[in-house]
Amino acid sequence: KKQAAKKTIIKNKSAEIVPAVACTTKQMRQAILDRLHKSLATEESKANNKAWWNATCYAVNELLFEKLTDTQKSHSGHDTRAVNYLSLEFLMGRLLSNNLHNLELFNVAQDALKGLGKDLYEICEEEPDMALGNGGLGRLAACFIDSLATLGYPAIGYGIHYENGLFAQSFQDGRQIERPDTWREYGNPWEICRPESIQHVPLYGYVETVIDENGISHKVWHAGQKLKGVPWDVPIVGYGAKTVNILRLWESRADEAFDWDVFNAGGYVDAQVEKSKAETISKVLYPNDSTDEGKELRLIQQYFFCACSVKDILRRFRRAGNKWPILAEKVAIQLNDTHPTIAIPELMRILVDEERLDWNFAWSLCEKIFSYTNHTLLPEALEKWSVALFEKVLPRHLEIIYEINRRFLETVEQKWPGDNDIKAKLSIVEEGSQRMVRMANLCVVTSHKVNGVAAVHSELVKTDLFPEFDQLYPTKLINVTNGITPRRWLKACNPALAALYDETVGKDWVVNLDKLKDALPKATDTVFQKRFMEIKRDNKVELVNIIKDLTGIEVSADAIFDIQIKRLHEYKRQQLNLIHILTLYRRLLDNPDYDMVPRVFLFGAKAAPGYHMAKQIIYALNKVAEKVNSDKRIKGKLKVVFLPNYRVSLAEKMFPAADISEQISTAGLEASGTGNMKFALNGALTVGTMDGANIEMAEEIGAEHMFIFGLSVAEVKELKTAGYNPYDYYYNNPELKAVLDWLDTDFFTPGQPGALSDIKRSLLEYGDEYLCLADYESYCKAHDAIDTTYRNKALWAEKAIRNSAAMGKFNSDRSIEDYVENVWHLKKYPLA
Ligand code: T68
Repeated sequence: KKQAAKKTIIKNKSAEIVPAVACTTKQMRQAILDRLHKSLATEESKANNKAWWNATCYAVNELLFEKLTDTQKSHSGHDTRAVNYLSLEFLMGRLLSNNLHNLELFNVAQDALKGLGKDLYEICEEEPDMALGNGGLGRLAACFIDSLATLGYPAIGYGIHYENGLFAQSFQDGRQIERPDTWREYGNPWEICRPESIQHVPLYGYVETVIDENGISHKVWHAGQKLKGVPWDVPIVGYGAKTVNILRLWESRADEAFDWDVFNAGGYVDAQVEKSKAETISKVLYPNDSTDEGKELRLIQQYFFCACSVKDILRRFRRAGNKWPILAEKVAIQLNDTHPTIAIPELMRILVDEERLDWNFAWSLCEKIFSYTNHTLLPEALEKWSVALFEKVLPRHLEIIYEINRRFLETVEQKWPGDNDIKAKLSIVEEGSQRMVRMANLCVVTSHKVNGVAAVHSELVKTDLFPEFDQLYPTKLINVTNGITPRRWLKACNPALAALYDETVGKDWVVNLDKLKDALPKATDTVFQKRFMEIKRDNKVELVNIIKDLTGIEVSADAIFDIQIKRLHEYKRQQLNLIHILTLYRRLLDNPDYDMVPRVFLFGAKAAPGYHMAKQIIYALNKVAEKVNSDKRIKGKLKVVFLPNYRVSLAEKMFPAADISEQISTAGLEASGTGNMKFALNGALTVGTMDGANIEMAEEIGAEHMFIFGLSVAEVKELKTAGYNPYDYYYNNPELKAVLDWLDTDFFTPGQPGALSDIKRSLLEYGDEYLCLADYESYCKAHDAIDTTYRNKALWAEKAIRNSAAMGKFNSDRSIEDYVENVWHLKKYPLA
């Protein structure tokens, strides 16, 4: 079966159009061999798969670098306006397969390697994931830079060259263990070091007021320490290779020019210690995806990469011979969440202190240059930094923030004279025992556009998060619904379905996902249904083998594959999924003949290392899995599998094999979701709440083809206002009471009663903040409907096709075009 997907591609090759980059199979074969011999100094008989992978990457680079140089020449020749996408996270995953697809050379490389006795799919498995992100926010950045390049827009992604990306996860007796992710321990063929573009970054120290020769005073920041930022460029190939942009990642090093002088006689060892301190700045990605960390190192990471990036942007601007009045015509800076907010006072500092521009003029530039994307309403995720920390690390930036705030509060006074409550609420500086800088407020005050990431979320940003800002700046708050790149999330990860679409709607869908709609009339065509579902089954068989390899658990491809993959968080409600699984298990134990379609519940999720309850939920799922999977009484009708180390490359194997996509967050809390889109595109049906982008998906697909359940945003608000009491549900639903009580026993943790009680407590005593119990009954009913619908093969196939073919809107190319039209105003410069 594993061969089936691959065969489809080979079979389809005759219809292949001319690739974007001219390269025959013979040339590719020779290039790979050359790299094996001349770059890796090995030979066919000695090379292992890692060496073949490296050689193939180098061969691809030869084609890619030429396009990169051409793109850069074209952009500087046209002195283009570009967007600079500042993000602390870029969750890139693997690049070989993606780059080959975007160069339209996947089949060529596949044939070339076959001629060398190698299998491209196996070679691709050698690549470590570039996991420089936590979850949706980081993966969104990766999809966006793919789309920007595909559409031919000048763009640079700026981020951090973490030595260790998101931790590697394993389980020990069901508990999450974290290990460092050493993705580039043995080098990374995709990155190019650019020592010619090194930047220097000051930190700490004090601010001096200096009077210049004209008697005008200005501020000079005397740093206490300096870092060196070394840029690593990763080429980003657009589909069709008409543009190759770059992702520029900064690595921190000690700044020799500074530190080595300071440490004079006898300071040799101290200086080495300083050096390793400087290197810790880019050592590790913070693993929190939804809480503000508030640590000094994190603030320094943010400043380090923003300072390097802003300087780099200005260096390019100056190199083109431009003058300050047109800075905002050439430069757009997008802030991916508040993490890069410090770029705002940094740009002000350079313009005002170093370039000696007038404050008002500098400010007017900043307002035009910056825009900000909000990804969350969760209060614990909204970044605040203590004024004291700021004062220590970035004393001049704090002064600049005070001045921005002083002027801003004057505007507030004009709009709401004498209203100190509003001033306190909107102020960039929060008063209290610990004074804090509110990064989101600084972003909103400065940016010309602020966007949420799905319609409902953007509406809540206006009504709940920033209502006064919306009154003050009526056109500032907008929506740009998220999207996903169909290159990675369909063409590369599901080659058989991609080939079926090629044949059905034409190959164009890859750059025009709306084309999938042309397959809608075939949703009821039995022949098409059969092909669509055969592909799904083949993908499930592939996943069956992966599950066996990774966990030893045997599951059947005839079961419904019901998957929840995303970060572990209580608002995402993996615990609701858990208590429904327990419900089914109980029904089966009560009645061994209980009639249900066999179901495999699959999970993939990392918990932030310090998030106790999230780790308990992982533990509970693993313990329940152990018990359920070995219980002969239920005749294999129920299986539970928690796959370790969920990451992009594993996701690519799970989305294509899913029947059911779990999108079950409490309404109003998932800003958008993007996994929801990947599942549907690959033909899974959603069981979900009316939250985030699920709502817009229902508009496109038709809610009747999804399993929508639970409270709406309005109903959640109503219930919370009226006073929510989880015990009302507990005592009124015997099935619910029974499964929660089960958690207090030692049934799942023999000899350790109470080992899972935390979960019950969070759902009862601690108040069930995320309303799991309120949505439980409705969730169970949705699952009963899934069971009934699945029995009707034709109906299920029709719905699966409808889901997939309706995903046109959720293409990240569309998101990018929305940003271009409403925020960035860029022009396309594709190569001829
Ligand atoms: C996600 N946010 C949203 N945050 O939860 C999701 N946070 O609804 C949305 O689809 C996605 O962003 C893209 O817009 C995150 O992934 C983080 O990862 C994060 C990381 C550090 C600090 C805070």
